[in-house]
Amino acid sequence: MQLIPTLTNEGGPSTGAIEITEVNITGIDATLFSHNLTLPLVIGPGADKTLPLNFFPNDISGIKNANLQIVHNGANSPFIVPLTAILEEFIAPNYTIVARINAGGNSVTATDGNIDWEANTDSGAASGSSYSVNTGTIPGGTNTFLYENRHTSVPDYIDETTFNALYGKERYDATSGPEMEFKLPVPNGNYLVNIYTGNGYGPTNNIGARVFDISLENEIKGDDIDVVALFGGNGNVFNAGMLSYPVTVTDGELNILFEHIGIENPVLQAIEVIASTTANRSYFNNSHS
Ligand SMILES: [Ca+2]
Ligand SMILES: [Ca+2]
Ligand SMILES: [Ca+2]
Repeated sequence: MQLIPTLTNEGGPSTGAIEITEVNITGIDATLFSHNLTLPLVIGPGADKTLPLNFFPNDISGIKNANLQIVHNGANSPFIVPLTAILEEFIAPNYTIVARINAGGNSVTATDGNIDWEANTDSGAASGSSYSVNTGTIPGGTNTFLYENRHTSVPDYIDETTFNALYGKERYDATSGPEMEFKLPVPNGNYLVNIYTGNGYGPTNNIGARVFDISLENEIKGDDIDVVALFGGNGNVFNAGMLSYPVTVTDGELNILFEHIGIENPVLQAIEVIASTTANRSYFNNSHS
């Protein structure tokens, strides 16, 4: 999951730009939060900048607290923003898995007693019983992600057999043509969208070599996602993880859009959509504005 606070420089032309030199995360649950920002970050007068933060929960439900400390050259430095996340247990009947797609691969029989993973073996426009996708390319080779190197974000119900079957094949979107979008007809309501992703391509297996955005329902949920920065790996070591975003659907169709930002291509290995009967929480508490 990602938190994307926006910082605004409310000063006028006479007060000049604000330069952020440090972004630190402190407090009891600081290790659950991280960022991949390139500093210093300069915000001009009247301008604003987003500050994407990563949040990877641990297995203990409850309230998670940390503080974001922003060191800058303005008057109120350091600026402290409290971060709060609430982890709820992920159990039926409050949660139901409504779609599973093995992007780029064959159907996979579930080993957790839940629904199976649908096939997605056609490049270009493709569809299955739960989804359609407008474009994308499936490479001929097979990825070599190691199960023992999986990021902590990969759920425990993904066993080694399932992991290998899902992550072995992928779907990416070339820069040409439209941006890749999955569409799933679903009843209106609250969902959690899990994107299983990792970089399995040698030439882009280092930080900064592949960066993309993910939007759900026309809202950026994953901003400047760099899967190597998030999940580790480099050279011949390929690590995989999972991104998880809450979303509310109000138009009968869940839209999952992968967008280029100019650094290589978006890539994914699987999608899982979970319906929640509990309301989506606001995971970010910003007492300043
Ligand atoms: Ca494209
Ligand atoms: Ca929609
Ligand atoms: Ca796959």
